[in-house]
Amino acid sequence: MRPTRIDGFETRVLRIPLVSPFTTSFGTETVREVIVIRAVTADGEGWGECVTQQTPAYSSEYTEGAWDVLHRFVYPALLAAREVRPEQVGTLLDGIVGHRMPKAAVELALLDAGLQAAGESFAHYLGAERERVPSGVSVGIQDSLDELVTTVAGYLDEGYVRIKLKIRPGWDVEPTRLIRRTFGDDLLLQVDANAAYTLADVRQLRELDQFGLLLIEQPLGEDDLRQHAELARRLQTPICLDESVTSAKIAADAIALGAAQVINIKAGRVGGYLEARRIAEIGRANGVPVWCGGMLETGIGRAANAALAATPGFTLPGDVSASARFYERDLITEPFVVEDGHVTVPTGPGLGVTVDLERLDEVTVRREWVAAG
Ligand code: SMG
Ligand code: MG
Repeated sequence: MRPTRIDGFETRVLRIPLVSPFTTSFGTETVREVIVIRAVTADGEGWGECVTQQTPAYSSEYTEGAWDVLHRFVYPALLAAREVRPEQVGTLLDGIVGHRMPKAAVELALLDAGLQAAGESFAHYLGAERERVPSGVSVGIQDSLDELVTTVAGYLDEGYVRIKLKIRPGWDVEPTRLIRRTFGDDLLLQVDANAAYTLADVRQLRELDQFGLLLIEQPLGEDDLRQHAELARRLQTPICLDESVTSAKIAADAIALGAAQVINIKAGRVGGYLEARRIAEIGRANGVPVWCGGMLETGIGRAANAALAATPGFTLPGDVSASARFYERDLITEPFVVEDGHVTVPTGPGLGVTVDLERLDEVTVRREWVAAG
């Protein structure tokens, strides 16, 4: 893409109520706290979403930290450069260690601005090959097994083609057995532990082998690469890494070690959609299937995820669900829907979605504009 002059960034913290509480092995969320960035350039504006959460529970990153690093380090580094090609953002921010989620957000905002100006869709730019992507849904830990069956049945009625159950010690084998039994062997089913186990739990985890799962996602800790490889030797269920894979380098290492038979790719976790594409290529070169993860994105991040999920290598259904899975009212004028088990990839310029500014204002709790010097 061609270079453009950056005029400034508007950053907002939003708080959007969830349609129902979302419980994982590390906690329960009822409100999505998220940062949205509007990049203003000489060619026009673009949007990005920073997928941090309020607390550093999923990863070390969190919203207040992202806000701080954006204003004190990320924006100054980019505004000092003045003329920037979106593809250079990663290099320009190399001096800032970590903080991949805000880096990904700002890169996305500049990509969106540049692509809107050029009249090219983000999906086309990333190399998407499909017009729609199969839609999976992530099902939080429920208060009871009955509620779990009702919840899963509801999602299947809505057309979701793959179910992912959140698990943790005490909510793993029985819920999985029940869902497999109730909905049959043809259901595409997988589980996600969000790092809640250790190698000492191998016997319990082996119990899951009997259910013909597509994969088990991130059973062990973020830095347990070698231990995941050890676990992989003792399980039949393929291991999919999420939290552990924070870069293309780590993805390559994880594959080489035998720690990942599948990879969940989240652009925020790896520092951007360009790095996400590099990981998909590594997966493809090594015969490792990848799929697009989710971080309860608003329509902005959801549009970007749908585009990514449509690119080569994404051979498993992702956590790319309808806006209504999490939000009664999304931030975009036309929310994402699931039709016939699929989400349609936007084709308009840039992200291809229109931000509903009235809704955006309604959910904004903090806002700041930083102009070029
Ligand atoms: O966006 O559909 C979604 C959420 C998918 O389960 C999901 N994400 O570890 O994969 C994951 C979790 C992390 C969410 S943070 C609570
Ligand atoms: Mg996960």
